[in-house]
Amino acid sequence: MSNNINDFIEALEAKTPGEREFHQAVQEVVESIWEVYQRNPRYQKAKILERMVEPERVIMFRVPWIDDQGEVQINRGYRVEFNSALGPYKGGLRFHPTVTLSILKFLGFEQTFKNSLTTLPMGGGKGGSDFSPKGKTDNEIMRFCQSFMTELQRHIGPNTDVPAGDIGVGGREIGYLFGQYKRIRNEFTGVLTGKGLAWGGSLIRPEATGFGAVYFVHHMLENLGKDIAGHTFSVSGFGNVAWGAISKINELGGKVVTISGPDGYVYDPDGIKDEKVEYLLELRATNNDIVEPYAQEFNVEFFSDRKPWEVPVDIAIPCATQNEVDLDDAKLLVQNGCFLLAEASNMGCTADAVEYLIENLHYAPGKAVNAGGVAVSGLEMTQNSQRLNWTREEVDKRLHIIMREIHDTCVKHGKNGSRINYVKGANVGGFVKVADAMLAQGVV
Ligand code: 2IT
Repeated sequence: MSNNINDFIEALEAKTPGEREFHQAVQEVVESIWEVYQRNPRYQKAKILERMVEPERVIMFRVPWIDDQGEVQINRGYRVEFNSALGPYKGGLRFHPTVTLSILKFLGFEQTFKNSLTTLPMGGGKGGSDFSPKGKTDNEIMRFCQSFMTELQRHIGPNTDVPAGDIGVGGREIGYLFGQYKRIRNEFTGVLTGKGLAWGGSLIRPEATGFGAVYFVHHMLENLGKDIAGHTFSVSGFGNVAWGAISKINELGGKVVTISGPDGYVYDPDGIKDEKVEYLLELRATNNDIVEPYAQEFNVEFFSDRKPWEVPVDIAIPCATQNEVDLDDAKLLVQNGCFLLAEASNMGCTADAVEYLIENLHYAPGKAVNAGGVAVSGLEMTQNSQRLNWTREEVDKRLHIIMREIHDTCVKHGKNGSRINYVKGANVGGFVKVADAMLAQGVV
């Protein structure tokens, strides 16, 4: 047993060389929970932390498929089954060229604590492929999904491992994946979430991550005696999460002035609202992964190869991908008057940015802020088990309650005088439940 954090991290790095994102995610959690760990000899004796950083199982596989030109293509598929102490492995699939084992291990590790925070019975997992949906035709995407599921189906099931979407995997991909699972296993079952409404999906699931993030921000603001209404927001990304967040911010009287893509960002000083919000869905469906057409469509400014964090706003909500806010971005946001940053993306800020943000504004991490997505996935699993569909109001009400409970958990474990350390609150709150379940279940 290592007796300091550095020894622990060094040992982890030696065992998992080059997995930078994974090390970053582990280090943040370990720093937050170290005090609790030191105070609890039972955790130490059972080597809870050493076990937690080792995924229960990692599956890597070849995904061969044939493109529209008849050429054979080969991608790599993964499923990281990280921790099943609280329930079946649960977490999304990411299809993006940047996907590596390190990325999926960081996401699976984070997912374990996020899922614990939701209060629902879900373990943590993540998967995906280095496949790029960019510029692919619908038929190519279908053939890829079918090949991917032909292998993945052996490892998953409604009581074992329940994948969902993430970057590059939306309703269309979940449909193709579900169809292939059903065909091979001859089973119509809740093995995936994010399904279509007519075949086992839940209302609010597409909006859930964005809605949940805004509910969380609402509670952060409430704690400061403030409200969403009247504030200006910058959002990054233009996918599902950004769309949900922007819709809810508009509904609650806030104004969103930016969205972004890999090509740059759009600044819309009048606010992204009404038909402009629905246009985001159209843009996404083109498979081009660029945001610039929005600027042409609505005659606003586009800033090529730049990030939206240079625009002065009250509140920033990163909704794109990991490490999208670095220390310079963080400083610029604060300098320009931003007083709150809530990550709707997973690990949206670099480690040094997080350190700075905790000191200089009100910051909350992805595993708390974006947990609404997987929470509604959990509610989709409940509805599938009941063979019932709940109303929009029912799902939304439960989502809001869950986000409030996550906020309460962060306050309980992260309160430090008049300030709340949301990183510590989320990590300790998520950790304790998983650790206690692991203790109860013995050395497995
Ligand atoms: O990062 C996430 O929490 C997700 N991509 C959603 C996972 C899920 O199982 O709904």
